[in-house]
Amino acid sequence: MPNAKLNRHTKGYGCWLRYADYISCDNKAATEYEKFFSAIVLKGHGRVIRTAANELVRAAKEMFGTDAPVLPAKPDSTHITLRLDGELLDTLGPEGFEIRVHAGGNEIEIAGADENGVLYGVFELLFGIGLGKSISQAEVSRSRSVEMRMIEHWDNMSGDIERGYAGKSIFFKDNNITTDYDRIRDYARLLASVSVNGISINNVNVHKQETFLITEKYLPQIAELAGIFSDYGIKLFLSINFAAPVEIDGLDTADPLDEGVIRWWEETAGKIYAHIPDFGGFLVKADSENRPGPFTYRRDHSQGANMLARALRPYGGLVIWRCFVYDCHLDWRDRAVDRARAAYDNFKPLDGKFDENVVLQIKNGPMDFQIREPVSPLFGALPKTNVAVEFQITQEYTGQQKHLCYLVPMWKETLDFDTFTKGEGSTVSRVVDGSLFGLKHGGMAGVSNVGDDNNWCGHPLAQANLFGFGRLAWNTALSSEDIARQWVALTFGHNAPIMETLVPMLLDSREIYEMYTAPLGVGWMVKPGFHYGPDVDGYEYSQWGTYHYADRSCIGVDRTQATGTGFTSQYHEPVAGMYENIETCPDELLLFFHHVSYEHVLKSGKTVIAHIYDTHFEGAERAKELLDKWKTLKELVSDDIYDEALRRFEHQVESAAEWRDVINTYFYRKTGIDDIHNRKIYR
Ligand code: GCV
Repeated sequence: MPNAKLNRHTKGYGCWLRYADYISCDNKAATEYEKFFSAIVLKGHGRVIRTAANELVRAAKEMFGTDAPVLPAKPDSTHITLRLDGELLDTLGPEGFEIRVHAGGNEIEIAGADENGVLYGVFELLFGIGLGKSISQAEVSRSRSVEMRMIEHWDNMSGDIERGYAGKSIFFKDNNITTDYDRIRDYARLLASVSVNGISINNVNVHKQETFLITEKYLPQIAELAGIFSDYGIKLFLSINFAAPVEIDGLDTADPLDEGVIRWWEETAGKIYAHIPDFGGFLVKADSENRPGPFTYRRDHSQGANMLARALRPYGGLVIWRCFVYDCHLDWRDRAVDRARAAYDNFKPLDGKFDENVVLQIKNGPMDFQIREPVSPLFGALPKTNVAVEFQITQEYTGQQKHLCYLVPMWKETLDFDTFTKGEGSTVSRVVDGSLFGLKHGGMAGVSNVGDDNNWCGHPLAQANLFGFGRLAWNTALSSEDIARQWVALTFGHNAPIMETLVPMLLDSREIYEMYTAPLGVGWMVKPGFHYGPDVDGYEYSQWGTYHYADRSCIGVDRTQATGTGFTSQYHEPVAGMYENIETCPDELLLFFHHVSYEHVLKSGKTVIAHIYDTHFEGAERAKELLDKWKTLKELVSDDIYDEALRRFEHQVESAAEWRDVINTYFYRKTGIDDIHNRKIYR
């Protein structure tokens, strides 16, 4: 059921992998590589290394018009060799690779510690060409930062995507599984190019039909998809329904300690692996937002997760268990309740109780993917448990791919955050790569921003987030700017005006979005349900636990130990003290941690109310500047990309003005405080 509108030849569809465009007139270095692309020597067997060879064949054709043969032995002519080199496992670890230039420059050799390593080496070489690196800079030696680099889809079998902003699912339509394998292959290639090695294809909210994805009814088709991903070194995972034994086979319980339930999951695992020998495992949302889970049976989450883990263990599968567990039926009248505390309160006591093949997946912040949140205190609080960080690539609360919001700087902030658990330098990246506590598994997961739109991500510039997620997961030390520069060069070619315009646009975009939306870390002032557009009190008196407590004189949530919910105590010192003390709490998170007067003076020297007015006026202006800057690129980028982004920037300007006016008017009416600059605030 291919998408009728689909046009694979557009620039937007090709993303950052349009090799023909790597060879633009300004990329002089590219010609140095041409002679090597006359033959590919393949030393090693396997589906992924074969994919790697095919990728070079494709690149040779697209860049130089050459038909490069794949040979088992070295020819006399110049060539590229792909080689499995098990010894690299010791030096570079799994998936590591080296690129070497040999023999008087007659051979480029890509040696991988394993097949994935070879494939990533191929993409690294090609990216190097696209980035204009000369052959003298081609030699590199690379290791992964984190083991698990997962993309997670919230796709339903109906074809709808929960929080999807780029069309419908590429996996499902009308309660069927896709047979458009070409598109899936193109997607797998895109993901592998940025070193993604795991994918879960269905929503963590597993509804009725999707519960059956782990049965014979669907497994043969799921296996087709898994096979495509396997060619690219990507393991397929499925989200499962904790109550599946009841819903599929009518068992009278899903209690994780019940013998019948245990057996049911063991048999199910056996069936899955019979179809998909390299199946990755289960992703689980349990006891969260009305999903079933072990709490129903008075069991804890380690008992639930371990039961599944033991069923998968004989086959090497993992259970990725989400920590997004909170009570979504809170009473706004009770000022002592605090949703931010939930993940830590639920999981900290279970540290050390999870099996070795369980990974706890923790959202970056304690709430839910707001534009500004502190880092979740659960990182660093689980020294005996495998942990992965969950980011949201899809822009649920960050402009829904209608607004430009380059998210890599936010992710970087999380990864670089120092938990101080084992003294200075106990960063989140060291928690999720397993090195801080010497743990076996760990990783980075991103909720996908991809749908069946022709350009995959809706907003053409949202591709930078997908690209950035993969690049950062592979190497958490990369800077946001480096990643932005790479993406721009690979997507738009070697063009200085594009680089000089787009990179600052990307880097500023998060701050701009933050300016015109919810201020100082308070979050949530969005329309309930959709999570788009301003609605200051939308969630204020609801059960979801997402409050700002604005009255006529004060705003913000008191999460201190001294007088508030005590959330600050979930951090280690000195972080706990920094947030607890209003003097040291950073401005951008002030309202997340403190309930303050509108006249409170920030470190910037402005009062809270002046900050609100200023940032909203300035943010809306800067949204206009984004549009103006984009317009300067009209002659430089392809029409499909230009027109689609233009429409979105025009909308962003309108939406930012709406945010500005709603927020400013709301706070003017609440406080009666005039804008000292006398700008237009509607009364
Ligand atoms: C998949 C938020 C989103 C939900 C999402 C949930 C989750 O609440 O609004 O759509 O559900 O997070 O991460 O499980």
